[in-house]
Amino acid sequence: MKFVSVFNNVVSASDGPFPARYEHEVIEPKWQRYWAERETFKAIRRPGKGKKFVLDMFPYPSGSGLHVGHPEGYTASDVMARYWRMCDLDVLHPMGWDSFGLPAEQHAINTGTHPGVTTYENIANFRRQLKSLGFSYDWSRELATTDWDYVRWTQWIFLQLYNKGLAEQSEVLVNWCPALGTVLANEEIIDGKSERGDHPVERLPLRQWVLKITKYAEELEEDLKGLDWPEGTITAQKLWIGRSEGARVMFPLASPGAGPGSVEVFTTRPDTLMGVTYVVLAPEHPLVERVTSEERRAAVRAYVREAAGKSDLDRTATGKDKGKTGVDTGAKVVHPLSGEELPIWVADYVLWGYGTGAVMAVPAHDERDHAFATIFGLPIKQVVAPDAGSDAPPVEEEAFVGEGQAVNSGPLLDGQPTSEAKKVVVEELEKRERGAAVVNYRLRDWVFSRQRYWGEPIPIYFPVDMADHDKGDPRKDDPHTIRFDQPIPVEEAELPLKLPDMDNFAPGNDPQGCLARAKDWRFFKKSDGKWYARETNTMPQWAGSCWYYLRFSDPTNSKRAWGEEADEQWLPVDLYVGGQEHAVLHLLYARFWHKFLFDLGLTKHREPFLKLVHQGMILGTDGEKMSKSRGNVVNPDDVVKEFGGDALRLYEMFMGPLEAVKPWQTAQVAGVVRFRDKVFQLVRNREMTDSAEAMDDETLRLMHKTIKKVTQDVETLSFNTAISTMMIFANHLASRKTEALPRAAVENLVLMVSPFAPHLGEECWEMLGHDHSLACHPWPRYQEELTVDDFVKLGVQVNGKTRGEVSVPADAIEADVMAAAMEQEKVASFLDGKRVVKVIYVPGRILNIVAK
Ligand code: ANZ
Repeated sequence: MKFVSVFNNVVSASDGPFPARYEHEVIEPKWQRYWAERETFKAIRRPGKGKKFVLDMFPYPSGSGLHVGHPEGYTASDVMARYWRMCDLDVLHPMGWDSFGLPAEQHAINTGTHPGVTTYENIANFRRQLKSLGFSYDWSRELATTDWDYVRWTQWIFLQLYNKGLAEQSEVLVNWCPALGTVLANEEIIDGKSERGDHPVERLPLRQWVLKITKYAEELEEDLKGLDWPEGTITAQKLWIGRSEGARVMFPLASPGAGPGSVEVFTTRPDTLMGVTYVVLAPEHPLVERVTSEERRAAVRAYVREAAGKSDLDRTATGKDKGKTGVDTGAKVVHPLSGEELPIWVADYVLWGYGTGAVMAVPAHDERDHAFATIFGLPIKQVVAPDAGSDAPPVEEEAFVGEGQAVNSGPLLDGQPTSEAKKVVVEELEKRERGAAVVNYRLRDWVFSRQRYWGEPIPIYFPVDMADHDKGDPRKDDPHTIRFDQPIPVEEAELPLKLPDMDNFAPGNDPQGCLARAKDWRFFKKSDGKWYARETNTMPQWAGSCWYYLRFSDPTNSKRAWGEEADEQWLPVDLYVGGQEHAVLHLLYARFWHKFLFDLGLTKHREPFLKLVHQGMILGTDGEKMSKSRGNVVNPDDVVKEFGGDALRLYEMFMGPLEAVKPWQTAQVAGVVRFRDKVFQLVRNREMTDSAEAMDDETLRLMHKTIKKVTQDVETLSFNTAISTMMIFANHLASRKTEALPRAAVENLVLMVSPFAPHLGEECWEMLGHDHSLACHPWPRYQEELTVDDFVKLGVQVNGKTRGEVSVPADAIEADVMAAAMEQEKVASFLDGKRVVKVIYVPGRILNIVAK
């Protein structure tokens, strides 16, 4: 294939069969076919080469298709993938679908279409849209979390967690949403309503599968240190994990009826121990029932019942109007150091899921305790004095929560600063076996079951107790009991455990979930002639995204989830790009699974995602969040149709810094279209020459400066400034009046543009006479000396004081700079009558003349 005319060393593409203008509808599909046919982006490891694993947070394939926020992150990662290929690195850049989840199921309920059908239709649409944008994915690695071949391994990982005791059943007070028919995680609830659909949520005890993420709390916190992640996301994870150092303190029961035992509390302020005036149990605390005195029983029970309906958020809300509630149990504990008897209260500002579910109340130094003590007339005893000069109000009026010196706390403590007092108290408690230093985490175990259809079935079953297994049939509702206390893991060979086909996916009002209705699926007989019942809970949507990046390294392995070699070749992920909304949950859950898989020896890397970048949200033209109801949604399909995929890519990278929130401005799309067309026309209509004379000094320097700036900007993901730098260079070339353009300058521009606008890049490259894709062509190099301005301004000092400024060639030698300096009258006047004893010349920066 040679379309270029050759005349001397001047060639032009204008005679070839190339369109006269950048016809995106012709050019873009042409290159998309080219890449697909040649598998240009197939990830292959070559010996001795470095690698980059560039990952996008894979999308949920919703019915409404891509929105313009998707291509923003995807283009950013694609620019990096393409750039790194041109730097001779092996690149893994995959794409797949996070395809289980509520919306497909909700759609199925509304339309009667099986969620599997809609899911794969949506995937086809997403794939078409992504391909129209020319992303350099290795499509041979595409996967969907709903593929049975993938589910098989998600279930396999669950079984490993189960085998190691990290997946277990537990009666959990869950957030049950009757309208959605499912249990929701705390983080899926906003102001007591479901985040999705805004339905009311109740608290119910329910048998649930729980993953023991708390076993990894320490590592999850500790290993954040080594990650190149946005500061805000690290902080969000830290807050979520919520490490706090403190002590456990035992308060032995004093009440005669309560029997032996003690109330154990967690406190971050052991130094305030002598200021405790009562203790509080969470309403769910098992001791409540046992310690409550007969006279108080009715009141306490009523209170506990009422508290059960409240969300944690309501219970912990602070503020003057949020009065604290509680009841006295009539029981007492003994103070571990003073021996004093203190009342035990029940109050819902103490949460069952945190610490030990009980607190030692110090009203003088804790705001919640202060509010409570004030309402119920409990004593307030000051044990910390603020440092001198403080204007803190008296503790009767307001809790003093700061640090200071211990007071009213006995000879051991009085006068000690807070940090010291903490240590002394803990030592004393340890000596008396009444407590110990502990680290507590806010992180809770992960409730890992959903009572929905469209999720991975949990691969567990249970024996069924029946009078007669031959005659009885649990599918016909013959009397039977499912032994949930005897879970049995599904044999590995039987994975994947598939979902049954059902006509009705509606959750119904059975908290066991809709799979409980699929009786032929749920109950089965084994060769022992006995009936068994499958688990009817499914996994939450987060499951599939916990390990998809691992599968991408080895997507067709039928023997293992992924192989050792693949792990070594590709992991960890070098760059992970995705929305900030996943700052906590997805990233924490995936890190948890990863650490577990690391402990099993299945990956050699402690952390999955080394560098993380969040793209900023794209707002509508009105500066508001895009939403159907506002009518400000920009559909990428429309943009591609009108302007082309490269225009969309260029525009989204040009809008502003990648991480910034920024509004869509259609007028600006025209700006990048002009740039694209200018580059195209340069190559299409101008002649190219290799002759050295054609490369004038200005062009040469601007070219090297452009390469340097674009390279640095790409390396730091500063794409908007990379594009504007290329625009300047393109304008410069276009404005040159000479006959032919220096080929090297134009080729370098095309190479640099190509990661941003790959169709344009390939088309220009072909027009320039190359018969190979530029995808792996070496990235342009610059010569540092050509990137510095030929003239630089230098300050001239005489004896350390600035006396003038000279403009000299950047590489000027000392004698020339001295001569230029002496030409300055002011400098000369300061040297008048003196002898120059020393000259200090720092090229490009300063000339200092020492004279006597
Ligand atoms: C006594 C005390 C005195 C406290 C004082 C604070 C200040 P962080 O830092 O968030 O870990 N607490 C412990 N368990 C609780 C629960 N289940 N529900 C509600 N509050 C609970 O908070 C730890 C502090 O929160 C603990 O330290 C305890 O109050 C309270 F001047 O103990 B503190």
